[in-house]
Amino acid sequence: PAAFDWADPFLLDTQLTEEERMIRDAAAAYCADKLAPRVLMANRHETFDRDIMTEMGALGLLGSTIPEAYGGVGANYVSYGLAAREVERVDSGYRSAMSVQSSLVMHPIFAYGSEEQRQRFLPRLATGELVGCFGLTEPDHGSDPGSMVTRAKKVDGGYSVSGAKNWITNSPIADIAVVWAKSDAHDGKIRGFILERGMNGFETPKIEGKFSLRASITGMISMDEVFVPEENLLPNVSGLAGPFGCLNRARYGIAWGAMGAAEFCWHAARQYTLDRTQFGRPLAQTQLIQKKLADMQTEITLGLQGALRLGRMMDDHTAPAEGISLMKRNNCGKALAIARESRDMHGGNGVSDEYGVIRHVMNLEAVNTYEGTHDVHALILGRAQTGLQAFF
Ligand code: TGC
Ligand code: FAD
Repeated sequence: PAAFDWADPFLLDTQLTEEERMIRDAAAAYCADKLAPRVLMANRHETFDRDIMTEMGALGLLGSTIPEAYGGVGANYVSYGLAAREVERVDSGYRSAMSVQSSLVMHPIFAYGSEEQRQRFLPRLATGELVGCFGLTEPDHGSDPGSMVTRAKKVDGGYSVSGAKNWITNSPIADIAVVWAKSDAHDGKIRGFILERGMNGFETPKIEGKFSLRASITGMISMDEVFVPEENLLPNVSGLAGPFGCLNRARYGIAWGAMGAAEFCWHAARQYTLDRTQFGRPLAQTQLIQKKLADMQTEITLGLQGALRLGRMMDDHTAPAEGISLMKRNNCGKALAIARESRDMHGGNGVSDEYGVIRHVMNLEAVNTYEGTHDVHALILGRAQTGLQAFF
């Protein structure tokens, strides 16, 4: 029989191309050298190092799927997912910073923007010289963004945008914000606007006291009659399909990323229980612990295999939104359960941030909630198989 690789039972590695492996390995090396050493203090003190954006930019990790002509590296979606897995193996907050810039800021400018907008913003977003954020969620409208109240009123030469967005990754440090608002000049349809730092009435206060994704900065966006010139309206999309086209890509990346966090927790649990002796033998030599390790290994192996299949479908343009919901939901839910189990297997040490696992537990709580909650994705899948709408 063939040899068994406990850490890669289905030989994921052999299913990748040479180029995909190179991108993954470059991301892994960066994460080990530059991100891992920072994360303990960043999480403890709730700080995000702005330099991470320029470092990721230098490596081609920002907007990697965007063509080279606009500063990207023209990578495929499998490579994007592999990089997300490596970054989130260290911390979901760092993967958040990368996802938002790539899928939620660069993608809409590339896919829905004018040529002038692409040239003006994409190359500088790709290097990390500019940081962007994405404003969809509002204080009173999260899972149901279609009910948003942020409005754009037509005025001479552009629009006057008013409203508030809440829980916005990177907003306090963002140079630009892609904001979704209902526009009276477009029959009340949702349109995308690029707001720039320095515009009057545009504020981005930081949200303090987060107990999840503490190494990522999160804030609000408050807009009080912000004048946005006509040239900052995204011309080529209208309706919820605009923000959802971005979310599809970010959710896909999260399906890979969450497995990276889960792998960290699994490997940590395996090593800890091999090293720790109770009742005269390693914890890893007990039936309960081995069952837990086997469950983790199984879920991660299946989750990665599913993410890879979805990535191949993204790359050949056959991935349906419901398939993305399926993998985002499954991999976040499984990763959270694995992180909690690993925390338990570390005993009292498991609550110390020195071991990293409690940080992943806290992070994955938010990852399971943002980009569509676990239950909202169940409703999307329920609707797709019954034809019955159960949201309201
Ligand atoms: P529904 O009737 O389903 O659809 C309205 C219109 O939108 C289109 N659409 C999609 N298009 C592309 N991809 C998708 N995934 C799409 N889903 C819907 C749909 O075709 C339709 O188009 P049209 O032209 O016919 O009008 O709309 P609904 O209001 O019933 O939606 C319900 C629901 C639950 C599916 C949806 O609203 C939802 O997914 N809610 C979750 C909200 C969410 O994910 N928010 C994320 C905010 S961003 C964020 O969390 C960033 S965290 C990032 C980080 O730090 O990493
Ligand atoms: P709610 O929609 O109020 O949901 C509360 C609970 O009710 C959940 O359990 C949900 O599953 C459940 N629920 C909702 N509707 C139904 C239903 N019909 N049937 C049954 N149960 C239901 N948003 C952005 O736009 N940009 C960002 O960059 C961004 N970054 C974020 C970063 C962090 C750290 C966090 C925590 C959130 C971020 N978000 C961002 C917001 C995120 O997308 C929302 O929190 C998420 O979509 C859920 O919305 P909500 O918080 O309003 O919860």
